[in-house]
Amino acid sequence: MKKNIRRWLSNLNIFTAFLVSVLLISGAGTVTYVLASATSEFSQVINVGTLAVDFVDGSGNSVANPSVTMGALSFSFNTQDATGQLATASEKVRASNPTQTSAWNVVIAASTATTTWDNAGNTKHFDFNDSSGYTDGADDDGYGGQMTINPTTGTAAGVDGCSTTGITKGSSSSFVEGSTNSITIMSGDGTAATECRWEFTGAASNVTQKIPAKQSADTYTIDLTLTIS
Ligand SMILES: [Ca+2]
Ligand SMILES: [Ca+2]
Repeated sequence: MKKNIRRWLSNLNIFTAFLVSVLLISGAGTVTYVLASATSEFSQVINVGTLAVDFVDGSGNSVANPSVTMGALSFSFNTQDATGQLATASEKVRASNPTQTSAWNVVIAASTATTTWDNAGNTKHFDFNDSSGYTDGADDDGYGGQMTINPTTGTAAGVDGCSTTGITKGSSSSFVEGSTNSITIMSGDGTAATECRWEFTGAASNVTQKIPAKQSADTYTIDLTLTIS
């Protein structure tokens, strides 16, 4: 009886040794498989973008030559008010924030505070930022005239479902040379979404320009530019 048990144990040891050998070989095989590393890790960096503002059409495409056409007036011996619309349905102001910082501000301004409305020959002018309104005041250009922009009557909407939380329209403001050289159109505060875009569409007559009395008949232009920061 004892002899049978001893033989069984002996056989078991051989079997156990065989099993251990198989496990070691297969284990070694597994390690070899991992070290061969046939798997490649792909990586992709997405950098943050920069703030941008543009005039876009109803499809969101950039407008090549944006313009604001003020309603035509007739020569008058008295002062007059001209009106126009900044940001129509086909020329909306689009603010893009592809950064991870919430706050931004879109303003509109002339290239220099000392510029004026000029005719094509640059021989006739009127002012866009005179604190005296229709008449020339303390600035040095010698011309009267003042422009007011009122964004409050317009609408600010998110693009592609971006929330309007934290998005505000600028308040009505008049250009004053040296002190109000730019006017806020739309802003995002610290609660605004990041990596989002918004569009401002103005309402009729949101631009008013005081025209001096006896302003000579001609076509006058002035360039105002949007910036975001
Ligand atoms: Ca001026
Ligand atoms: Ca002036």
